[in-house]
Amino acid sequence: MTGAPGSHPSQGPAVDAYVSLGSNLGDREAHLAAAIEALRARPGIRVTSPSKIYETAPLGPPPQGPYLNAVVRLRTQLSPHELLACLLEIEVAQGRQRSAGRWTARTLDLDLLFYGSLVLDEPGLCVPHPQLHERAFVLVPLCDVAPRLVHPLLGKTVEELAQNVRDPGAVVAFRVNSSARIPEKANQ
Ligand code: A4P
Ligand code: MG
Repeated sequence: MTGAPGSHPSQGPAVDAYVSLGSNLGDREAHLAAAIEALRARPGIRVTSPSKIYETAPLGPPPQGPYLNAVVRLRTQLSPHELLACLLEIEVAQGRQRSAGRWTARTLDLDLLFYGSLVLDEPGLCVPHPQLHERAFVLVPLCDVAPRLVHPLLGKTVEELAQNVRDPGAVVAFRVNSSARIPEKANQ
């Protein structure tokens, strides 16, 4: 679960947080859908807005297949560390293996992009995510759910960041089939 062994998720004030989802191994769509369902099932998390799904050219040197990427907005009472622990746990449940090195293909990657307007730079957790403003595969789906959100360090909206990002053409809307799409409804 989240937090230290034996601890309970905190019941602090609710905060809007944004999480990016990426997959380029196995049934990519199913991994994204399972991640959303797992987030919905967690006490202390309410998924309020999933973005559309995009197919994106892989960033990084190892040869690998295209990704599916998406972003979700959450309303959460978990602390940022509890939320990150929860994301890492969901990745493992979807078969994520970390031994292969940086930027390699993965079944599921969940990154915490923003946690309210918190700015944190610790060895295990950096928020806002340090590369989000350079990545079209993050900014394009983030624009679906929070175009006016202001980056607390850069002072620019997500929409402004997306307008200036390199290679936005490498991110295209994915044609979602009816059996494995991200559910649109917000959980209450
Ligand atoms: N960590 C610190 N801050 C955060 C945060 N805000 N969110 C720590 C999530 N994790 C954070 O993560 C390593 C550690 O970072 C975590 O244990 C956590 O404590 P990881 O998931 O094992 O590493 P990673 O995400 O694979 O990092 P890496 O290798 O730097 O990958 P990137 O930079 O995330 O890039 N191309 C496309 N088109 N789409 C993609 O989604 N993704 C990657 C991965 C490469 N190319 C891609 C895509
Ligand atoms: Mg990650």
